[in-house]
Amino acid sequence: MERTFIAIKPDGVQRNLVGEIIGRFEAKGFTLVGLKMLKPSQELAETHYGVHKERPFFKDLVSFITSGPLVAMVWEGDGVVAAGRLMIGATNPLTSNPGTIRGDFGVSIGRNIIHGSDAVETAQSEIALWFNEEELVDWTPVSTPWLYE
Ligand code: IDP
Ligand code: MG
Repeated sequence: MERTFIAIKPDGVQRNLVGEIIGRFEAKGFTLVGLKMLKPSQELAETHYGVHKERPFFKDLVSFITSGPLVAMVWEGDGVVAAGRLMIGATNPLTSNPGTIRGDFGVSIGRNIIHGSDAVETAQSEIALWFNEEELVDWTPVSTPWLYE
């Protein structure tokens, strides 16, 4: 089954959106297989956002993401990487569609609440970066036959 890495950023945690966001992924039919709260190190944040290291916002982004606790998760399901991105919405919350997490709850690109892997290969490397193998749980929800034909 496909897996994706989702992180509720420090603004999402401070704004009490953890339950709302987990609820949306659960209600959709995806399976939570990893979950922890942490304040990421400078090194972890810089590696995670390494692709953006030449961008002007990189320093602020890393300092924001290390500023407070975030909730790191791994969600599993058919097509979860692309569907997760659709549920999250466009990077700038002002142009994210209503009904998406960023579209419903945000107003600023530097405080856009949530991260989600952008491709299956990115998801694999982000999961390996944030989680040890022992922290991920293989399990089958009883709802599976009611979600998949
Ligand atoms: P994504 O999170 O939708 O994949 P990316 O373009 O990969 O968006 O950018 C990573 C993160 O960097 C964004 O979620 C946002 O927090 C931040 N970011 C991107 N572009 C800007 C910008 O122009 N100003 C400030 N922060 C930005
Ligand atoms: Mg991205």
